[in-house]
Amino acid sequence: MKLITVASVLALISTSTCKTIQNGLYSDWWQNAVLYQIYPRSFKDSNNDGNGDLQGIISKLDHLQDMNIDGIWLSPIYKSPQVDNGYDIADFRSVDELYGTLDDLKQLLDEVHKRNLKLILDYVPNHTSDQHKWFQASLNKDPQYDDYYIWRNASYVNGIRKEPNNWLSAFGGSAWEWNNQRQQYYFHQFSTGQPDLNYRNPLVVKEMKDVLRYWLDFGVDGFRMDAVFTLFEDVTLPDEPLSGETDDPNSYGYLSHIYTSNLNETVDMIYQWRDVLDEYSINYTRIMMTEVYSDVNNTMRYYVNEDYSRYGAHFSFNFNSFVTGLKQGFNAVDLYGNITIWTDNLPNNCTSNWVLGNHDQTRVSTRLGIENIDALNMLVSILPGVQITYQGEEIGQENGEVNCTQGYDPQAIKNCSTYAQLSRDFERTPYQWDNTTNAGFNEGNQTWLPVSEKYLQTNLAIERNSIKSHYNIYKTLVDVKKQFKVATSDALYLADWDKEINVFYIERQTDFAHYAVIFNVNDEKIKPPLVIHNKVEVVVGSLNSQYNPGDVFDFTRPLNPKESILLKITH
Ligand SMILES: *[C@@H]1O[C@H](CO)[C@@H](O)[C@H](O)[C@H]1NC(C)=O
Ligand SMILES: *[C@@H]1O[C@H](CO)[C@@H](O)[C@H](O)[C@H]1NC(C)=O
Ligand SMILES: *[C@@H]1O[C@H](CO)[C@@H](O)[C@H](O)[C@H]1NC(C)=O
Ligand SMILES: *[C@@H]1O[C@H](CO)[C@@H](O)[C@H](O)[C@H]1NC(C)=O
Ligand SMILES: *[C@@H]1O[C@H](CO)[C@@H](O)[C@H](O)[C@H]1NC(C)=O
Ligand SMILES: *[C@@H]1O[C@H](CO)[C@@H](O)[C@H](O)[C@H]1NC(C)=O
Ligand SMILES: *[C@@H]1O[C@H](CO)[C@@H](O)[C@H](O)[C@H]1NC(C)=O
Ligand SMILES: *[C@@H]1O[C@H](CO)[C@@H](O)[C@H](O)[C@H]1NC(C)=O
Ligand SMILES: *[C@@H]1O[C@H](CO)[C@@H](O)[C@H](O)[C@H]1NC(C)=O
Ligand SMILES: *[C@@H]1O[C@H](CO)[C@@H](O)[C@H](O)[C@H]1NC(C)=O
Ligand SMILES: CC(=O)N[C@H]1CO[C@H](CO)[C@@H](O)[C@@H]1O
Ligand SMILES: [Ca+2]
Ligand SMILES: [Ca+2]
Repeated sequence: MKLITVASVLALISTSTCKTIQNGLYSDWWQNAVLYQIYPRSFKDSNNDGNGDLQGIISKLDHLQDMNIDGIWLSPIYKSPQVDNGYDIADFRSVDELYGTLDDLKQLLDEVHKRNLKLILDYVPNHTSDQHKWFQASLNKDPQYDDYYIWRNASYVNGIRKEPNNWLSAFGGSAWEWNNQRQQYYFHQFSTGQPDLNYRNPLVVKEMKDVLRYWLDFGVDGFRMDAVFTLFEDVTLPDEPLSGETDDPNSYGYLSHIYTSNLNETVDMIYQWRDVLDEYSINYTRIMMTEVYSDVNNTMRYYVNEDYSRYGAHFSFNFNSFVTGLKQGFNAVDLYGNITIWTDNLPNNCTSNWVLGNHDQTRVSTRLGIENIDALNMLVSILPGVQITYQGEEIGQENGEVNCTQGYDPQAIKNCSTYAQLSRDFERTPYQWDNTTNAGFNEGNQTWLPVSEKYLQTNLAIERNSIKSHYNIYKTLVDVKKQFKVATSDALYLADWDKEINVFYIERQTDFAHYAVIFNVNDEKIKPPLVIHNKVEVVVGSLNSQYNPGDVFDFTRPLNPKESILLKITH
């Protein structure tokens, strides 16, 4: 058996906000933060109508504070016909009655701030609902709103009406929808009920900045920008080339989206929004996080431009490592590659971030294996930068069971024969609080999506009360992460061992904190492939770990299959 000591220094993570260097590293509130994503409809239902709501969230704030997180991000709560679960907004400035009122939101904001937490709202800029008054006015060719959306005449081939070009919607089929009233097509990147705004119209640009200012004046601490890579499209409407990925001409993946995603104008709009946020960041920083699914280099463009003259997102979500990168059955080399592809390409001095899942992705416990959930939580927690947790990841919640008649996801329910492959409802089932009726989500008879059958085994109440649980491991991790906050230097070491060893080792050292994670990715026992001569103490181990907190780590004892351990190194 080879004995290998820890390999290369991966990165000396100098600083910081990309923009300014303040007193040491991670001096700004968000740079070492744990942010928790709440999917409001599935979090907690206060009035038993089957839908989670704002009062439900307020009733659980003590629990959120108990996790020692820094802030919450709410998926959309705006007025909406709920065609796409609130991502189709009918009024950017009001709260949907499903969730409560503007007063409830104000109360939530005050309660959140009282607890020293931050509140981040979703912002869905690419499109409105077709029921938004702007779209209604545009339909009627009201001169102010005539050009708010992307209207185009039909092209006629042998007298037959045809779409202006071959562009496809992310939800399948043509991205163009014929409208009889205007006798024109409108463009929609998502469902037909979500017409795209026309960002080439300066009135739209101003309107959407005003929406940001409205919520900043309201007091929110930042925004998560939904699907921003779709903001602009090429104005000359060229057909997109085939991608070669699928033979299904109705599938979004059929085309390569070079004229409808990540345009330079789109990135520039993010920089303009950053300017708005900076205007409001006098007393403390209001943050922007952008949702872009793309290759790592495109994703990084949203942070900062090439010559550092324009700044955008405080961070652009890292889906590349653990969401779209790592796959079921991964090994330690895959982990190394998927982490370093991000750190190697992160623009100088920018703050990293680590995401395991969200409301659009198969839950990480299901996607990468429940046996790995503690290890994955350990990794996203020890890695430098922001950690984002989707509700339920802290208890190891797995995908729920939903069928096509019970489902709501618009892209999936339109064809039941592909529902199981396409649906995002599985990761949206209600949060599992305890083992009472409806998992404690409410006390009523109904829930909008069914509660997962797994709630009797997997729920917060049981996990809080057991010494070893995903939840208590998660809590320990958040507490440890806080110790990385004040530092003047920060070094990360990753072992680049070969595939046969298949153990992942990561170590992070700042002035005041020195921790490591060791993770046996093998299905067999294996002796730790390194020896550290300092004192190494177990902070916490995965559920299947042979160690208890406070044990001295024994480098001669084989690790269990899939065992992961957070270690504290003292000198
Ligand atoms: C669209 O069609 C209308 C009515 O047929 C016509 O007046 C208008 O000029 C056309 N617009 C463009 C851009 O071709
Ligand atoms: C987009 O911006 C990049 C970097 O500034 C530049 O190299 C490229 O030519 C631009 N692309 C287009 C189509 O203008
Ligand atoms: C900063 O704080 C001061 C004092 O509380 C307040 O008057 C001002 O409106 C705040 N500025 C911003 C941009 O939030
Ligand atoms: C990203 O860009 C850098 C610099 O242009 C290049 O070296 C690297 O290969 C690119 N990475 C990916 C994954 O495209
Ligand atoms: C990420 O992990 C997957 C397997 O889980 C692997 O196929 C892929 O090559 C890895 N990516 C990188 C950049 O190492
Ligand atoms: C990054 O920070 C260092 C100081 O830590 C500074 O010298 C350098 O200019 C910064 N780089 C950029 C691109 O801002
Ligand atoms: C979905 O499940 C419900 C409740 O069990 C049942 O009534 C319904 O028939 C099922 N639908 C399908 C398509 O299986
Ligand atoms: C539903 O999906 C199946 C399988 O891809 C396909 O054969 C069928 O044509 C689709 N039905 C509709 C109405 O699109
Ligand atoms: C549950 O359903 C029963 C029977 O339909 C009804 O009597 C009861 O009021 C309902 N309870 C709640 C909390 O909605
Ligand atoms: C429900 O959970 C409580 C602890 O929260 C436990 O005492 C009780 O045995 C559980 N009941 C069932 C049926 O699992
Ligand atoms: C990945 C993805 O598409 N996320 C969101 C993007 O925006 C659409 C439409 O607003 C939502 O349906 C998705 O949840
Ligand atoms: Ca409710
Ligand atoms: Ca668009």
